[in-house]
Amino acid sequence: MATISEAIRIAESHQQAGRLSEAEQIFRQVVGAEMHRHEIWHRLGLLACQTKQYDEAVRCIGRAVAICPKVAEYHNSLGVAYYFLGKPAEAESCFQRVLDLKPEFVEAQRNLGAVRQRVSYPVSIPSIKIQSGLDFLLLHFPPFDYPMLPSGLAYVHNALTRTELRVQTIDLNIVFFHQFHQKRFYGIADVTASGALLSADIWGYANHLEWEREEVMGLFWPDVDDMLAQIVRCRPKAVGLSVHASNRGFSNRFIRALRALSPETVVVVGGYECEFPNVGPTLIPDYVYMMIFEADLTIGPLAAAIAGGHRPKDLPGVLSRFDTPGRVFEPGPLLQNLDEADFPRYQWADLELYQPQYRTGYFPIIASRGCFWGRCRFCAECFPYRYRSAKKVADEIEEWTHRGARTFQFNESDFNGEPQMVYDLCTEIIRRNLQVSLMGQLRVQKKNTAEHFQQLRRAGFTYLRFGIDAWSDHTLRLQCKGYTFATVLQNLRDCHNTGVQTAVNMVIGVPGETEEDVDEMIQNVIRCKDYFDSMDFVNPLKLRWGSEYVADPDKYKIRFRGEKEAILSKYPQSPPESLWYSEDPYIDHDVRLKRMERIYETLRKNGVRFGPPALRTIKECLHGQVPDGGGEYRRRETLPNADAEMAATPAEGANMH
Ligand code: B12
Ligand code: SF4
Repeated sequence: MATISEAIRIAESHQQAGRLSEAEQIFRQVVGAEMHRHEIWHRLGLLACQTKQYDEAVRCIGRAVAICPKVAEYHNSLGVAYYFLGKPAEAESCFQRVLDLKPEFVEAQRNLGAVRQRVSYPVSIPSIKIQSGLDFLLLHFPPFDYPMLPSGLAYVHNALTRTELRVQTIDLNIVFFHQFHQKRFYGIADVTASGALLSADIWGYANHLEWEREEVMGLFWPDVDDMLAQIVRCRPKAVGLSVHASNRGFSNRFIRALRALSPETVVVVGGYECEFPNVGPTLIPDYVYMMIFEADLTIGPLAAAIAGGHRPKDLPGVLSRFDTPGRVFEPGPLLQNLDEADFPRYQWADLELYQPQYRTGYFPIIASRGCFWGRCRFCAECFPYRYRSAKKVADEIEEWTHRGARTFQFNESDFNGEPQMVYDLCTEIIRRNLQVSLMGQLRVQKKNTAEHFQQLRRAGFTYLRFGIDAWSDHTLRLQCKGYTFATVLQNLRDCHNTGVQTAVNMVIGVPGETEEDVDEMIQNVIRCKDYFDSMDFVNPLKLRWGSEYVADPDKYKIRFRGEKEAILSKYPQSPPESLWYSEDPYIDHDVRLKRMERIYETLRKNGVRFGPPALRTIKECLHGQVPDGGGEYRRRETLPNADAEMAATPAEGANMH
């Protein structure tokens, strides 16, 4: 038998000649006899790299490093193996270790640069640290549309920071979003407690139901537990949560956990789920204070009172555990002059955290609140209309352009509620030469002249959606839209002629809608098809609290399958489709779905293009499992065309209602 040094020499010559398995065999015999030979482990690792067995490379080089941790070269080799194994974080720390040991190691410098440039996660994720001595801790749990800038939360943050109080705001949605995506980025898939692999993007607009599963929330719960322990230690005077339809499950679970650990903590809730005083408490039962609708003027005084040790009751715009039993709720004061509220700047976090949204997606702007018309019978968004001055909105847009934003979406129900303000805003944008791309949703109206649309185009509007909803004179009257089909045609033509991408929507099956109406709507959409680019939303009618249909169902011959009051109080937000229908003519959810299918198939055959949100609704309603409002699920037969079109449609961009 050759000596060890002879054996190594023979192995080296095999290796140089490309006889890798012979070389490996000899090296393995050597380490079998002398396990401490770190240089042989290293060589075996390099051999494994050559044969692309990176797992084995990491194992062998790891042995070398363990035996002799001071050799910079070993760390560099280990970094390379990790890099090719698809573990850039580990690779990066290996290269960093090399440079700690040997700063002049040029290869490692290059490797570190490469691994950082090419593969490192683009933002640094803050850890969750609760400050001590807080008067108000404001939280926002996931999920919220993509890494969206939460404007409502920002207005509450602004209102609180205008006071003398010590306030901290944490948008946990964005923190958890990045934590989750960082792992996916490094090739580590999230596995839930039951072993299920989470392959879907759980922040995706279509996947929000995933968050109703405890085990999905469980993925983030270790961080929440840690935060809860900090809250118990730091004892903020109040903890506020911004709650909407998507994060209600997470928020409620957090409130339960917090109150179990610290029953004296004052929990203040607000947000979309707290729009109506009879609905909010059924959705978020464990609150101490619930602020109904907008809180710009009410949150500051309430937070100050709580911080001062008071527990006020019976406040306008606020529900509380301390309220006098039987108290009749009265709405709180609303901000009338929107210019008085500073616009959102999201100061609580490094804006880079939101950059996937605002650099490559769109930046949300709120130029108005509520709706000027406010009379559509199905609509739950008929809040009092107010708007900001053109100058202030232009100031906001200009400021964000300096910080890298280019595409802005007006996130509001009735962007052109005051057309002159919109015209003036466009004039201001043109005068300031702001190079922006703008999107918004418009209400059809006569005041939208051809010149109006040309001005919008000149300012940079690239996408406009019209909430048309009904497509015939009769259904427009049934829905109380306030315009005729002639105006629809004129608005669409004038808008589309400017070159702005024009989108439309449709609501199906309102009380009184006949099969003849459906035929006419189909024909009218086809008449307009050259004046719009896509039908972006198609919705079968839902009954929503806040709408005229729920306020006075008898007037519209809406009947319930059971006792009306009992159904509406059991499902205050929106009764399940299976529990109501309308008469003259008879329309239930099955009728609506049949109409939807007929409309979709006819329009598709006639060359009408559907946008991703519409296709998703159509697919969910006619093909997939559809939540029935009350939690029941039912199946429909498949609809291959929607499937095929969905597959062919690019990822969803901005989505509004
Ligand atoms: C713009 C908008 C959006 C934008 C939000 C953009 C953004 N950056 O914030 C987008 C498109 C993302 C969106 C999404 C959704 N939306 Co939306 N949206 C609206 C719309 C048109 C305007 C909201 C707005 O900006 N109002 C102005 C700001 C200043 O008010 P705000 O955000 O409500 O915040 C105030 C209060 O809520 C309160 N507040 C907020 N947080 C907190 C926290 C505390 C502690 C307190 C005390 C108070 C408080 O004070 C704030 C300042 O006054 C409203 C309709 C309307 N007119 O309100 C619907 C509306 C709010 N949306 C609605 C729906 C259904 C949705 C979606 C569920 C749609 C969907 N099917 O996915 C999602 C939910 C969010 C999600 N997917 O994660 C419903 C109600 C939703 C609900 N109950 O949760 C509304 C009312 C429309 C409707 N009637 O159907 N939406
Ligand atoms: S549907 Fe649109 S136009 Fe009609 S009331 Fe609602 S927000 Fe206003």
